Amino acid sequence: MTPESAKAALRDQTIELPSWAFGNSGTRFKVFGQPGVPRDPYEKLADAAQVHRYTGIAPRVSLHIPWDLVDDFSDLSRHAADLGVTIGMINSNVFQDDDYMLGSLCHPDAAVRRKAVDHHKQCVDVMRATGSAHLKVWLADGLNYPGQDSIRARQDRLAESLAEIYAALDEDQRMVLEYKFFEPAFYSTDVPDWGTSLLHCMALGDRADVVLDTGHHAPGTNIEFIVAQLLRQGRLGAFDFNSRFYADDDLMVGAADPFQLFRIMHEIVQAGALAPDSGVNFMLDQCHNIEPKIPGQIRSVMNVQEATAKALLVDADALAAAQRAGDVLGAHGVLMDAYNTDTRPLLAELREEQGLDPDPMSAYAASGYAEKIAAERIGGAQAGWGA
Ligand code: PSV
Ligand code: MN
Ligand code: MN
Repeated sequence: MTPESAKAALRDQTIELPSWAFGNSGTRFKVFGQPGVPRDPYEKLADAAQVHRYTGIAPRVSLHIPWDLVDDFSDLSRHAADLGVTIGMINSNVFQDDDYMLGSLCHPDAAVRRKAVDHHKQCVDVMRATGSAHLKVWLADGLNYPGQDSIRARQDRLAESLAEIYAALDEDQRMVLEYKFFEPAFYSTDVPDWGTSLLHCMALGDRADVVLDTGHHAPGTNIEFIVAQLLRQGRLGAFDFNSRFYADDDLMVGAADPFQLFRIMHEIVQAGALAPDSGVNFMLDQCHNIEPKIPGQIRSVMNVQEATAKALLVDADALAAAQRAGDVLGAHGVLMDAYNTDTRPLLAELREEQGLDPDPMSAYAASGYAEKIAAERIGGAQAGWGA
């Protein structure tokens, strides 16, 4: 693709931000408080709007319920609109209540499953109040010990619970189901992989898709293969982008393995799935434990944008010709040429054309916003997620 066509595609790209990235977070060893962190969901949205202001491509914010519980969600979404952003996916949370020690939608006790299903129905009400089109489900359900519960019965309970939640959605609402191979369960997880998620989505119907969190795979997993396969099936609903070195590290996307991010975006571009109407939602799911949070989000958005630009610059005709000819090194070379292109000047140019500062990181730093919130906000809230 030419740089001009790449810029046209980049102009349409959007990335969704997680509200929880703006709160204090850490590991199970320590949560370090940072000055100026938001005290409530209103302030989280204000910080997210800063990321959009300097990058121009982050117009939506995912909420996590109950971390982002407010009295009046219509008021919260008006607040978002005033800030120039909208509410994105609504994430349910059935992993922090004592009742969920042995699971939620898969729990052996029907009363706990009822509570978990009802929580999802409340999330659907939040979607109605905020205009959000997607319910995002991740479950901590699983087993620590062989024999602890029936693996198969848990799948049956899961299917039944999900079907009730799916039935509660309006016609114009969708569900996405995220998988994760381990943690907090260490022996067997109830939605451990894309295949399990896909099977449940297919059983539910056309409005259920898979969420791929880049941190939720065993080391060495070929994630771009999963991307290609889900796109073939029309079932890739969303990404949770982040980086991992070891487990579910939730570090900034593109920090650990920018080449992997490029390979993922190459599959996306090849399948035409970058377009805003492709049905794929590109989201971040990250925590900024030791780095400042708003710049951490800006950096992450830029990392996705740079990888996307490189993927768009792949010479698709030359690649196809080399592949047809069985020219292994030629085809690989076409891909590497694009990956090794410095796309930062192209993106700086694009931002200038859009009336943005070519350097979002320094523009934010110069804005004085960080100093302002540090002075104004005392007693910032924890993100909700400590690990
Ligand atoms: C679980 O590890 C997960 O990736 C899910 O998306 C949760 O909702 C999120 O992390 C919380 O940070
Ligand atoms: Mn996630
Ligand atoms: Mn995760």
